[in-house]
Amino acid sequence: MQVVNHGCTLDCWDLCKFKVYIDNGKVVKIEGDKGHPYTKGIICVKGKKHLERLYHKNRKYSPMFKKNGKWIEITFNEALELISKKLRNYKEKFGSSSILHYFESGSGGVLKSIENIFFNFLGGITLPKGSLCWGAGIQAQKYDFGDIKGHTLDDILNSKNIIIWGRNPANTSIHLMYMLKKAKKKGKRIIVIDPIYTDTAKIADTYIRINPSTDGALAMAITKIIIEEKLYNESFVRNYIKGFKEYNNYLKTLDLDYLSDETGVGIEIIRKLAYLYTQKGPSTTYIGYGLQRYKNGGNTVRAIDALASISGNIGIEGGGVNYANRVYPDILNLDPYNSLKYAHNTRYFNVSNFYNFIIKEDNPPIKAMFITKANPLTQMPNLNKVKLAFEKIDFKVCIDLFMTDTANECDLFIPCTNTLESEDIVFSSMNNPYIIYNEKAVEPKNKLMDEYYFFQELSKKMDIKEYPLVSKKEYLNKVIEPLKEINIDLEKIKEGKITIQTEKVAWKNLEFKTPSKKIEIYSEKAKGDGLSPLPVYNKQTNNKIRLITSHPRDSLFSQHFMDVKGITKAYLNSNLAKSYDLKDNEKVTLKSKNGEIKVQVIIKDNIPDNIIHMYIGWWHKHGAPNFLTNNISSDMGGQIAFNDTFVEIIKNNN
Ligand SMILES: Nc1nc2c(c(=O)[nH]1)N[C@H]1C(S)=C(S)[C@@H](COP(=O)(O)OP(=O)(O)OC[C@H]3O[C@@H](n4cnc5c(=O)[nH]c(N)nc54)[C@H](O)[C@@H]3O)O[C@H]1N2
Ligand SMILES: Nc1nc2c(c(=O)[nH]1)N[C@H]1C(S)=C(S)[C@@H](COP(=O)(O)OP(=O)(O)OC[C@H]3O[C@@H](n4cnc5c(=O)[nH]c(N)nc54)[C@H](O)[C@@H]3O)O[C@H]1N2
Ligand code: SF4
Ligand SMILES: [Mo]
Repeated sequence: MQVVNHGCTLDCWDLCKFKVYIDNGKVVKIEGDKGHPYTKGIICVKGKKHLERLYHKNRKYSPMFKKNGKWIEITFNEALELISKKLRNYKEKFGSSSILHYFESGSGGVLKSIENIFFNFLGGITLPKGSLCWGAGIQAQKYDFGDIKGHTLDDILNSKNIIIWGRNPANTSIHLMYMLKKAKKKGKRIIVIDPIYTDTAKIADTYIRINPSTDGALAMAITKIIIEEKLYNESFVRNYIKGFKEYNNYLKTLDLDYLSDETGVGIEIIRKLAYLYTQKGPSTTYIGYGLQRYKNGGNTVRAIDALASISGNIGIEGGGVNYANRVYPDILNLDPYNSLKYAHNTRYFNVSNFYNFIIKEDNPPIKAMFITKANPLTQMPNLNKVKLAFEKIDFKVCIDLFMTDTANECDLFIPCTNTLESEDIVFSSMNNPYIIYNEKAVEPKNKLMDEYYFFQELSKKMDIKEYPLVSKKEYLNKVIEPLKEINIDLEKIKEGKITIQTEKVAWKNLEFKTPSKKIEIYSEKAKGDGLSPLPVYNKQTNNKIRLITSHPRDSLFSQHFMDVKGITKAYLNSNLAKSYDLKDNEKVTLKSKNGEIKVQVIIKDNIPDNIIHMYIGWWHKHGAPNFLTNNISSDMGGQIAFNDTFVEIIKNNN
């Protein structure tokens, strides 16, 4: 039996390292690599399912073209001819920015983003800006610290208090969960702040139920007490924080009772948190992405950053305000053949504005759209509008492993290789700082063409002279060239034991990447962007039932919902069920101003009043939750405020 090294390409915090077993030219098993320093042999069911997806009966091996509403199989060469003809035509008549490329992180492989390079060489096209995922918090941390850095995971054991704030590692990050259990055994205090009593909350010493979108108010209340009671370190504040005085003045305008009422968190608990963050530290904060999917999401993260900073938990062992961990993007040579030089016509649209942009923009209008590593027709907000926008576009191409809801609305489907069929490099910017060189485990079947070669062939057909017609190995070697200076090559990365994050502690030298080199609670940059220079709490009004969507344990969004039977499940508590006279498992319609779906209600008392909770990833056949969500944007970073969606429950009389 042959064994190869491979890292998980799913969009996840953990980037697990696998050992892949091959027998007789077939992958027979994926297991965690016990020798890996970070993932230690532990992997999740989604990781194992790469194998199921590799040999899944619904996989496509030839391109499919929609003719008179019916899908027909065509050859790769025919698909290349068709695309090349269309692209030449649109480029000539309307310019290359009449082509739009929508992508997400369906695969983390560097070579799985080769189309970006292709479109640059084509002259630059139209690209998305903003985020469905983490955008508000990323922008917040850029204002505050100048960059986004995390502590290494094992530093958790140096903390006394671990605050998991709007994050659910029980579902989304098994290695953080593993570490939390270990920390708990060692007597560390775990505090979980979430409106929903999640599986992560179950292992906490203290669970704090907070009203949705009020986390900024909670962070401000804690900070207010820390300042009023002089629990902070004055010399740290003087030397390393810009804007302490201004922020204090702002906090003075907020009444503690008001903040407590807003959040639903009692003053005694707020006071206890103030002590834990200062007198009983160090305290580390792990911020998730759920709490920033609100209109005020960026300010929320800025307020939590301010709390972690004023309480003196930055730059020390066991401290930190961990949001993401960008280690490689600025170091690797991710555009090794300088494609950007050719991308003169690049323009951007905001993801929140997808529909309006497609319908209204005419300079030039969007004529063609490529969708890669993404399933926007389940994952974008306000799907009815997204569907309408799709209809307006002449020529739509989707590259995916399966005929997804998105692929189904396109004109051309190009099947791609499964990760086990692809040599590549993977790294994550979420948590795990190790980089892995993935070996190809098996050859793709039935002459299936990998995307890397597909775009090479397309460049030949389109006569793009500058396009790099080099082997994958040569390309990847160029990507990691900056690492060669520190003696790291592909062979070394293969084992997956290499990381260039050498500091356990983020911002250890207390030199921040902001203009003032300090932590900027007062940010001129934010001001220049038309925002409040200080974190502020913007109250959200709500007198209806709020829809909160979060990430499911056993699926990476839509990918592992493909074979799930039944209809979408929606969770609500018994008070809400009672007020609508609903029984467990009853089917109802949920309606928002954007659309409606049918769901099966599950009564669960871990949900607060007036909230409906759903996991995201259900397909159209089940009832995709994003038919309900609003395509509004957060205060910063262009983040979609999915959780600022309100719904009505309509009982079905059948
Ligand atoms: N199994 C699995 N793992 C995944 C993914 C997946 O789809 N499935 N997706 C991956 C990706 S791309 C991402 S971005 C990460 C996300 O990882 P996480 O941030 O852990 O997950 P989310 O589901 O986005 O949200 C986390 C929590 O935020 C809570 N929340 C919602 N509103 C509020 C609020 O107002 N205040 C507070 N305090 N909490 C709130 C939700 O109840 C939820 O428990 O997970 C990654 N890992
Ligand atoms: N309501 C609501 N909506 C959300 C969220 C939420 O919390 N609430 N979360 C948001 C977040 S955090 C994110 S990151 C987005 C995720 O949005 P998406 O990334 O669009 O979600 P997926 O369903 O994972 O779709 C990825 C697709 O990539 C395909 N794929 C896998 N490997 C490859 C490959 O090698 N090549 C190609 N070309 N395709 C491949 C998969 O088959 C799948 O169809 O969703 C967002 N949507
Ligand atoms: S999805 Fe995440 S936890 Fe699961 S195997 Fe992949 S990297 Fe690991
Ligand atoms: Mo995400």
